[in-house]
Amino acid sequence: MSKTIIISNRLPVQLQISNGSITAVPSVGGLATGMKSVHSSGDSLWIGWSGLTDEEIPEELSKDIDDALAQQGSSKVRLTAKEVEGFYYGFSNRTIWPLFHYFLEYSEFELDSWNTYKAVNQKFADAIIEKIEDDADTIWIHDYQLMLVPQMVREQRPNIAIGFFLHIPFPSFEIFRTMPWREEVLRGLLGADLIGFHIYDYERHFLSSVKRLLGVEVSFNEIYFDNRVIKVDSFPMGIDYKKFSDAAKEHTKRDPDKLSELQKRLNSHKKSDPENKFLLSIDRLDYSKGIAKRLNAFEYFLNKYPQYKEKVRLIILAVPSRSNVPQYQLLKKEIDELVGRINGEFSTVSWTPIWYFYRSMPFENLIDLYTSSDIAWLTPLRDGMNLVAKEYIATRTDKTGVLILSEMAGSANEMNESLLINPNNFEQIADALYQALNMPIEEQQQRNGQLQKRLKRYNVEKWANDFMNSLAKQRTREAANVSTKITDNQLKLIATDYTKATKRLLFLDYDGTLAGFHNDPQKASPDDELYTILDALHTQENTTLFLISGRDKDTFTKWFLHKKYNMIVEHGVWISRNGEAFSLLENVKNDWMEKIRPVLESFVDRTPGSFIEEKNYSLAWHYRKTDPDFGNLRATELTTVLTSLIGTDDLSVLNGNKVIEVKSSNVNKGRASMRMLGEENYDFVFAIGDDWTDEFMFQELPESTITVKVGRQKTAAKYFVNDIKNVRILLKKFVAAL
Ligand code: GDG
Repeated sequence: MSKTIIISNRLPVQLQISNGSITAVPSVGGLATGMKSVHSSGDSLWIGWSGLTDEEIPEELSKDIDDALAQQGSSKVRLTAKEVEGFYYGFSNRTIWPLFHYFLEYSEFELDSWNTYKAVNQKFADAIIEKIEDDADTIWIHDYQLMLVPQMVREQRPNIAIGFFLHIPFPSFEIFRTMPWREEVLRGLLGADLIGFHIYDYERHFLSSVKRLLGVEVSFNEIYFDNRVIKVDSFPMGIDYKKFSDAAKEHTKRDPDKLSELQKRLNSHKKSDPENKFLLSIDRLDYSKGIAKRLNAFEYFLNKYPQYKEKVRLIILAVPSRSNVPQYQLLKKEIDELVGRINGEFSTVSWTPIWYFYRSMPFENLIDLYTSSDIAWLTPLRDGMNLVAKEYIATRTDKTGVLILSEMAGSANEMNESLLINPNNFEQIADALYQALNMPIEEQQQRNGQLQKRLKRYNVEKWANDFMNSLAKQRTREAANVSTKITDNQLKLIATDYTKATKRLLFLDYDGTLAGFHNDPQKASPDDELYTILDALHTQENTTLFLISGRDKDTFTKWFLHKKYNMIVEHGVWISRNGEAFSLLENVKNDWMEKIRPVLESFVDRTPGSFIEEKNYSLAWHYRKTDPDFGNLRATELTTVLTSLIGTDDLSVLNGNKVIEVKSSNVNKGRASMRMLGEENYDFVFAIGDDWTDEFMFQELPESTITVKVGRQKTAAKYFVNDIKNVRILLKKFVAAL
């Protein structure tokens, strides 16, 4: 039976060994909390590191550990202390984490830790490959520690479904490009069929890096790479809403003597003055979470609104994290000092402004804090999502409470009803605190009501299901691609038909089909191998070969006239047969050019790298050499401008491969090829091409035509081949067929 394999750096359990026995404790963290409900249902296996290094696992307990993990549907990847140091504390947390959170100054680029990262990613990939039973299994890889794994698995299992989800931000290209191993990381990720991010901005940054660094083709949110279509999408992660709201409901009903010590303390503080308010912040102790800035902002607030001295208390829960990394040690010291200084400055005999906990608390205490706090105040400088914000809202059973949230958190995108702040703007933060402290109950309830409705609907289960469904859909779409790849067997059958036919007609597009693209179109001239193939086809008995292209007649005259090939250029304006000079195939006007040329020129002026190609009856604006994002943006703009300009004229705008061409509507490759077809009684017709201008042939030629698209984009062609190399293999079969 097919299964889902989930892979993350850490397993959702922490192993502890004492007195020779093993205990498994659930681990804290966004991912572990979020995926739990997915993993516990259905047939699945979770692969990850147990949290104990090889050195810490006594050999005699190894099997017991495996058994304990297997009972929870988990399987461990073994890591040595050295591997953990280089892979986890090293490359993951000293290179990627700071870089992806825009802390460029903290990013270390160490070759050794990169090598360990690669080696450990391979270990994870091997562990997955070992557990795959058949190609129906689905692999879901999580997060920044494992970005090379998709490609490593793909190499061994080309047909398996692989999804990848990044839990942290993907930074802008300007940041990402600073990493020495940036291309390898992108290629690693592109091994997946579906790549998910929390929000659209991260998706957009990723696509931009892929385009700029790998130069591969991207269309909307699809990437054409390595002969596959990879989908990129955003899936904002939700929480286990019911778990938090049920725990809060249960909490309100609890007997007073069954309350936790923490809750008793919170209650007694509230009792001493009902006007007292609690502000709460909960984060892992991480520089991305902006804890130090928040403390400074609190000091600013107390000075700006001194009436709140002795009235508000800030509860800070900072969960220890990555304490082996120097930056985290420094941050701990900075926060300890700041808390000490602010408490020293403002405390009175009956009031300390900050309660600071540096530890992890049991779930029950987390609920105590959420339900007792009037305001949740979360000010990350960067945060992939931030689940704490969502959990706080879920526990507010009477809908009271105010959430103040940094706009730099992914969750800010879906939590518009909270008070959104810029974590660097102390003035705005102080005013937001003031607003929150004075917000009427009805307004609080109204805002939280909206938030709760959304969080309930888009819970973590929905998130995981959406991701899995999208992955499945992507795979089905790939499999049911309207065109099919030509298999060796099909190739044989086509070649047999070719041999048997009495009159053959071939239409071959040039750029992107017979020859590769070049930044300068004049340099994409034919090579010797291509001439040999074309010579052979051209001289075959009962075979009419046409090169059919959007190119101008001068270039084709230079390249092919001496070869006497039949040629149709400018999409069907000119024709040349058997070495005769080009003559008009269509009578077209070109007086419109005077009006359109200045428009294109203005786009050339404003788009560095673009240029105009002037043909006899058409004008083309090329943007292959421009910055890819900018070029696409300008292309959309130009299409809009041209479409509105030409109105009902007899002109049309063609979007080719990095080129926009304006030409007469009654000229296209479909019409031209149909005219040639009508001249004789052909019983084998073949057309091959790579872009939109070739689609006219695929659509207009009769159903019996063998139509072939080069590349994986959407097409009306019956078949596709991956690239130019395969076009030549195919044409050589025709050469050999007679
Ligand atoms: C990463 C991304 C993204 C915290 N303290 C305690 C405790 N927690 C739980 C919270 C929450 C989770 O840990 C923290 O999740 P966050 O989303 O806030 O942050 P990260 O750990 O940095 O997670 C983040 C997330 O992945 C998911 O994709 O949102 O942006 O950085 O669930 O409740 N739980 C307990 N005691 C604690 O003391 N029991």
